[in-house]
Amino acid sequence: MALVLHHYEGSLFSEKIRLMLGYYGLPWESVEISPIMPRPALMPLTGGYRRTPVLQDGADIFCDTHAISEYLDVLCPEKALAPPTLAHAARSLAERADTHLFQVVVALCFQPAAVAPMMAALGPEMAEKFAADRAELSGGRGSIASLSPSAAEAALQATLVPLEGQLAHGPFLLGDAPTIADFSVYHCLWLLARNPVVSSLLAPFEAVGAWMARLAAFGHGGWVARSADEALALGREAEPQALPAAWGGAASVEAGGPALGSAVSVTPLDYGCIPVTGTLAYATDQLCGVDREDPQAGRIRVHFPRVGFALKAEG
Ligand SMILES: N[C@@H](CCC(=O)N[C@@H](CS)C(=O)NCC(=O)O)C(=O)O
Repeated sequence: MALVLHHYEGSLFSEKIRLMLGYYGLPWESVEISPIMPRPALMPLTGGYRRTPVLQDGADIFCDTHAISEYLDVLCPEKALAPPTLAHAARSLAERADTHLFQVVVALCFQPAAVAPMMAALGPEMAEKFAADRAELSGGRGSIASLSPSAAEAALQATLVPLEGQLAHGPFLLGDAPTIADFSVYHCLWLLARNPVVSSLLAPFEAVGAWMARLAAFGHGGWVARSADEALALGREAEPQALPAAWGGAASVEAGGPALGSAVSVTPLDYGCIPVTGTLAYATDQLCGVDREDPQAGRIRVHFPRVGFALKAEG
């Protein structure tokens, strides 16, 4: 069964996965989704999870780039991006980049002067829809990034200066091979690099630039386009797969937490906090899976990370 990535071009978290697919050399199919809701052919597959990207393998749907990369590591263990010898270091750095550095670059790229060209390109009607969509995403908190541009710039320097020094001594963040940490720092800086108003912030950092070029050289691999409706049909025609052996073993739910097979919800903790409900198929230290029956998508298993999501008993 082909891997299907639901994504859009300007999404930095999607860029992380596109580049990882290039690195792994896995062929994939591309469903280009709208940058704003509604996404009527995708929601039956995700059960309501609305963030981007989402990776589909038949009736298995992986939400959040952490869950996606854990799955890709299973498919390509020889190129694992969270290899056993570096699993904690790589995941911790990646998590910090995806939360802290992400907020820094969003604060810089969405400050009024930097966002103006993008909004002008969208046109007034679409710009208004985009702003309303992102206000809904952040749950009325105004913006995902609450940092002022000057605080964000200081935080960026605090990352780039030591990164420059470190990259003078080795090709990747944790050694001779890339890990999930490289892709997670990269996709944040990618957003900065493609914004003409703030990209100059990267200019003094030559080793960082050379490292970004090394990662970009992995490319996006071989892909073909798919329609959203075709992807939905792929989900309907497939059944959730047996769990990878690497995820087998004891369930990892906290004491008093929901039992396997019981009704649960899984909800992002930071933004886009829409609960996905179903029955708990499995839970490991890193991931959990929720089984759902959807009138359009059929029997689907939706996978989430444990970190950054609340897994709760329902009913
Ligand atoms: N922690 C999530 C973050 C994903 C995220 O924030 N994606 C952005 C796009 S780059 C998003 O969902 N934006 C709103 C949307 O696409 O609806 C992950 O690793 O996948």
